[in-house]
Amino acid sequence: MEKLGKRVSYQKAGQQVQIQFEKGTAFVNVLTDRIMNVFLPLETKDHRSKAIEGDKEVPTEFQVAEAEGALVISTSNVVVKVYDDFFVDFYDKNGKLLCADSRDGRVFQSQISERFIEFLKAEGHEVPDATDFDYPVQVIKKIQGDESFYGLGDKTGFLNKRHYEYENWNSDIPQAHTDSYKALYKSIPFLITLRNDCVYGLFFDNTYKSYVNLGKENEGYLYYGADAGNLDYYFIAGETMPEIVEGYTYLTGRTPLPQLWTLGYQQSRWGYECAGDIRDIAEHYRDLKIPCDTIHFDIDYMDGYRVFTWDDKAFGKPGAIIDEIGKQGFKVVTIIDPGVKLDPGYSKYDEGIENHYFATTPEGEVYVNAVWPGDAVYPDYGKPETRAWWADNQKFLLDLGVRGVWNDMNEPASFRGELPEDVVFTDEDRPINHAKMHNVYGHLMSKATYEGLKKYDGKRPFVITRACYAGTQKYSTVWTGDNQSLWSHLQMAVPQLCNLGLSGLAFAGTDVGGFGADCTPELLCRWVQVGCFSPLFRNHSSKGSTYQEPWRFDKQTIDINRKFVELRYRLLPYLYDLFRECEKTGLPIIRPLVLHYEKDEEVKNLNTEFLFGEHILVAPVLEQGATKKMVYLPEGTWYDFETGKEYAGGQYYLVDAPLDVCPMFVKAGSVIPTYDVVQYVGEKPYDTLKLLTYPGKGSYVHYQDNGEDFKYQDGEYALYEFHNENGVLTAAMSHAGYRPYKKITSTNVVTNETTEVVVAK
Ligand code: NBV
Repeated sequence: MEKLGKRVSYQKAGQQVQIQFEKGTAFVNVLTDRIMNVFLPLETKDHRSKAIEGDKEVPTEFQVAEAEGALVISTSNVVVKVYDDFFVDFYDKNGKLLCADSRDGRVFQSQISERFIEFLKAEGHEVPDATDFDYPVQVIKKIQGDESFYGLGDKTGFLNKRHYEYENWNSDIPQAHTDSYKALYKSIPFLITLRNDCVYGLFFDNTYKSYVNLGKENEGYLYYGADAGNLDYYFIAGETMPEIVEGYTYLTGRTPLPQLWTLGYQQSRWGYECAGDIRDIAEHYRDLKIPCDTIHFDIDYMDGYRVFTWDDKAFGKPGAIIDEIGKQGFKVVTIIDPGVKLDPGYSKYDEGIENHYFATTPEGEVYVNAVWPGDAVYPDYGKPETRAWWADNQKFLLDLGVRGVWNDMNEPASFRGELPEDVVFTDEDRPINHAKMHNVYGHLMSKATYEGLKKYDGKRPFVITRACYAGTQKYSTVWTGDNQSLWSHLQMAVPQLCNLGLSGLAFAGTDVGGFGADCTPELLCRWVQVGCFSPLFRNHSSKGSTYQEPWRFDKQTIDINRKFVELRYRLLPYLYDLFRECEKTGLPIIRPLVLHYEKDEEVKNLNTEFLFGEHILVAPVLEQGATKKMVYLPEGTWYDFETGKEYAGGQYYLVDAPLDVCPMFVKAGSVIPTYDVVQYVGEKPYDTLKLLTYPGKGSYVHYQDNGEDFKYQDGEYALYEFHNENGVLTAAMSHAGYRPYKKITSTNVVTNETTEVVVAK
């Protein structure tokens, strides 16, 4: 990136500070007293963000002054100092340096002696080259020494990303995901930096392929680089890690409250090939009394993999099987891929050709690659007209009785090599190439799907997507793609879901049991113990792998699966409350311990436990054969969820965890709302709320609404405020917009006494 030279002058225009340098103009935009945007328009004059929608500027008082060779821009919470060459440093309000640009550039350190380079290249290794070392867009920040890094979406590896490097380029990786993969399906260039006495966030908003190196190249700095586009990043200040997540989700949006049934248990397999297969799954769940809300239909329900069609030979009269299992309480989610079969006479292909909805070559021909239906063309979701058409197509699915849509293969995947960089898409009103569109393709497909479902269903849309970009949480749930039935993938699920949550994607899950490879009964039992707390709780597997619905194994596996699926249904009101909190603050459902205990050194690298909301700590067994678990409990007093046994925090414990036990601990003073187990959401009205009350002092707000539509936004909801004084509960209703429970009980988990709770009006 060319240096801008000496600072020459500046102007204030509203909350924008325009800074002229010898070789160009750069900008610092004050969005709030805690969020600053740093902008260098290398490609376009404006931001054209796909992640941030609407005007995020809040009227904020700030000062601009010259001091000690810098232009100093300060709000009540953050101070930005801009120097020559557009070096930018951030301080807190007390003058503590939080984050500074490195002045020394990157240092090329070849690890390979000259004479081996040709051999390594010949064998297909990537060999870094000193000549094209710097990226066209690049920012280098000093590492002060005490940093831990979190976020970055679905990247493999551990919770703390320090000393690792990653790329942002949405990638469909069918091989077993390992720590050496630099990118998977999602691109979320958001990083939380935690230091010993401060924390801040950096969000790099650029959709081109980008690179994040967190002290791997050099212990002294981190860098962010991109192949093209603007330098456009946000500095997010805050006192605590939750405030950084709040700030980031204020910018990019929050997961909207979902329908309650979407939080139930879900069953899927790429392998249900006819209506009979689906019927069989439904019957098994009801016969075995394992609660289940949803069955997913993978690609085989379509006619020749043509999107928005139905294979009536294998699946019968369109929608009939959906209706049939609907009577048993099952909701259906269908998969949809972006690739439209090249097939003149097929209405979706014809409509797209006629209206220019598909991406083209630079010469203007419709671009063709191949996916499941064979030769296929790619909808250009960057065009508002294409999105509107795609949204309208959701009606076909809704009319069949479908309740949710699962968007797959939207990196976009392609069987005949990656789409060339110069394939032409649209950015609203102007052409852009695939290099710029790639990382937002899944995001825009999800947005179109969300809008279609909202328009034609009126319920809270349930969209699941594999590929996404920062901000996709506004439109879609995500899953972590094609994991495998490997213990290492169960282990990876914990940091992956934690980092997705910190990156805004609170509604996330892994394929329980693993997608590829062959599941074992033990692995499934341990995976369901993580799945039970995953916002998206779906058992899914691939054709060709061992069947992994619970009854494919022994009775013990069935019983353990039932136990944890039932626990999920018991905890539904707690989970729903977490979603309500998430919609308001952006705080995730699954949280690494470091989010709430950021001063505790023991949790900065804790990959094997997580919090389910602030009150429940889960320490799942993640190793084959293990029946004990080493658990770290942070400060405070904790109670074993199953036995009620009290533990003092700030220590490690070796606890028993036979196959049917997932160690779980509840924080002192907690009030945990539960429901009676049902076989599916809607089986019976939720008339009774049962509170579990733990010793200690605490307050809890419980939220209740119809769990389906948008009426809550007009006040149709109830809010209960519970106050716990050492097991004695008082309750008040602070918003009475929904029919009250017929009964609320409180069970003191230590004395086991249950009393009825009277709610003060
Ligand atoms: O549609 C089939 C699968 C699907 O089951 C899986 O969840 C996706 O991640 N899909 C990928 C395409 C092919 C996988 C080999």
